[in-house]
Formats: sequence, structure tokens, C-alpha cells
Amino acid sequence: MPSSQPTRADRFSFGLWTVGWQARDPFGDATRPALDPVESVHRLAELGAYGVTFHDDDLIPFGSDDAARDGHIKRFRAALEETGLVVPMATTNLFTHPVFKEGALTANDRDVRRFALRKVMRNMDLAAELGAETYVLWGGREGTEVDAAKDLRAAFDRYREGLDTLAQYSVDRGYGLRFALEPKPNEPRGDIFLPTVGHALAFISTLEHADLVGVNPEVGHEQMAGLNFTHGIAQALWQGKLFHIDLNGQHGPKFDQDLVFGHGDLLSAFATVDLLENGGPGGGPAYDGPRHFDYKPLRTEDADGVWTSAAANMRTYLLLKERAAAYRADPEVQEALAAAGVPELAVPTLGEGESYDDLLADRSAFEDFDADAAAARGGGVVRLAQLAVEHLTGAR
Ligand code: 3MF
Ligand code: MG
Ligand code: MG
Repeated sequence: MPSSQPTRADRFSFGLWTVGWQARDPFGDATRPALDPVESVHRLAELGAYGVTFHDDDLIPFGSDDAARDGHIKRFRAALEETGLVVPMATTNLFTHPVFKEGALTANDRDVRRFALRKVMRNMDLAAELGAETYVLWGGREGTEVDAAKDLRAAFDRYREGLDTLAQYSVDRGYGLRFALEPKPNEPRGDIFLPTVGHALAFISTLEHADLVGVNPEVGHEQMAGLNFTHGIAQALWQGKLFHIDLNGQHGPKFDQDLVFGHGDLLSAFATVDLLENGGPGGGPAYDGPRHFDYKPLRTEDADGVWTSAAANMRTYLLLKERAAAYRADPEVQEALAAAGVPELAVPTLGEGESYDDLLADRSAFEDFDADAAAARGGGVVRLAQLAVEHLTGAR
């Protein structure tokens, strides 16, 4: 049995809104009582997490006066000090209050946009005070159901203006925050702006402080769009933009299920962990940030089930990490990788110093190339897939 007891070194973190979800959905009332953030901090620390994250409103109910606000922060800080839990990331709730029903940073109503910016800035102050390094922005209400009801190009201008303003604020205040945009295709809006990792990366390149802005991809969000999550984070890593990650589970394109990590597409979760842990230079980790879980304990569960599911996220991650290491260490896998030509992709297509003129002069590349013989060679891909299944099922 592999060691699957999480430790701080594993850098697992959870949003207060995950374990704290009372399981109210569009069709039914809450099935669980409210959870005190202080209790969540203690329980998560006991389970082996190292970090906790929050939206402003998860910690300080919307509309709290200054005295109440200070009280909530004080209790939370004390819990952090008692447990040693850190706050690696914070974010803003720009979606629950009806004021944001038509958008926040991209609302048609300018006063709502100004209010949204102030709400983010206020929570950035707290994030910096608590030592957060990353500030996530998920634009759940930035979008439309009726495209005629919004000037779409102006919406991108306002989105960019908002992010430029917030990044400048962090720079001027010396907060040192990095921003991570979280793409999602839909829900709660019919269509949300920046629906995928690719859209977000393209948008980021237009920002004034593009270097300070990356992405926070979520497993289920990419899979809701029918996309390959591992490919999405691979491109983000390749562009130096994987600033944070939301791990969970999802069964294909449907509503946002927020299942426990690995409880959706397990093979994809295996590929994700293999990339994060073994996809870096020399086969080491490709990502050193928090392994953050953004999931919802199933509505069927009681309080015990909440903590069972929190532990399940971490244990599943560690089991997959162990399985990925075993996969990589298996001589048969190494042989199958070589047979499939996987290492060869690291060799540049042109030789060192070779120009396209040299390529044009190389008869073996074209005139004498036997395309039919190359086409006839098998890829050896199924063998790699089956070896992964055998490692996952404990057959190897
Ligand atoms: C919604 C989400 C969000 C974001 C959060 C920012 C409520 O589907 O995933 O969770 O993750 O707002 O971190
Ligand atoms: Mg989500
Ligand atoms: Mg998320």
C-alpha cells in the first residue's frame, strides 16, 4: 500500500467555499448546516492540507460593517496561527449578490463596474496582508444569454481595463500578487467571456501587465467544453502561465459537477498528475504551485461525508502520483515509449545550424523519402494506454 497520507510538503489547498458548500442547488434547499471557517481551517489542517483559500464573502458575509469584518478576520487569523495553515490564494465573489446579475467588471452599468473594482481591491488588501501570492479572478457573471444585450467588443475593453487597473494597484502597493484568470465556458451565464484556457491566454497577451497575469484552469471547466484538460495546462505551462490550478472531477460536457478529483475521468486525472509531477525538465515536477481542490462535497453527504470527500481529493492525488511514478519506472513502459517514438519529439526538426536551404537540398527528406513505408509503421500507442490502465488498476 503506497504512502497516501498527505503532508504539508504536498501543498494541498482547499477553498473555504468547497467544504463549506451547504449543497443548495437550483432545484433544492441546503442539505447541510453552515460551516464555521474556523472549523474548516482546523479540519483541513488535521487532514494534512497546507493551505486554505477564500472569496471575500466566504469569510466576511456581504454587507458586514467594519467591526464585524475585523472580528471575522481576527478569528480566521487566529485559526491560521494555531494550525500553521497558509493562504496561498484569495479571490473575490463577483457573482452571488444580485447587483452582479448582468456582469461585474464587464457590466453595462458603470457604477456596478466601479463597485466591482472596489470590492476586488478591498480583498486584495486582505490577501496581501495574509501573505497570499496569487489572486484568482473567475468571471462567472461576465457574459451573456442574449448577445444583442451587450457590446461584446466593449466588454473586452472593460475587462482589460479592469485587469490593468488591478495589476497596477498591486504593483503600486507593493503587494507582489500574481493574477490568475479562471476560464469557464458557461454556468451561471449562458456564455461566459474567456471560456477556455486558450481564450484566456490570448486575452492575457493584450494586457498592460501581461507578465503578472496567468491562468487558473479547472478540470471540470475545460471538460464542460469537451476539451482535454491536460493539453490545456500543458500549453499554460509551456507559456509560463500556469499560476494556479483548480483540481476536481467531471463526467464530460454537462453542468459543472465539481466532483472529487479523479471521480470523473480517471485516466485524464492520471495524465494530469503525471504531467504536473513528472512533466518537468529531467522528468521532475512541471509545476510547483499549490495543488488546489475546487470541488463540492456531494449533496447526499452529511458533515462526515464532507471531510471524507476532502480527504479523498488528497488521497486520490497521491495515489495517482504514486501510480504515475510506477508507470514511468516500469522498464516495459520505457521500452513502449521508445517504440512509440515519444523521446524523438524532443529532437528539433531541423539539425543544429541547418537552414531551410539545407532542408531543400536534403533529398532524403523528400525526393527519396519513403512516405508509404513511414505510413505503414504502427504507432504503438495502444500498448501505452493499456500499460497505464494496468498500473491504474493495480495489475502491475
Ligand atoms: C466556479 C468556480 C469558482 C472559482 C472561484 C475562484 C466558486 O465554477 O470554479 O468557484 O474557482 O470563484 O477561485
Ligand atoms: Mg468550478
Ligand atoms: Mg474553480
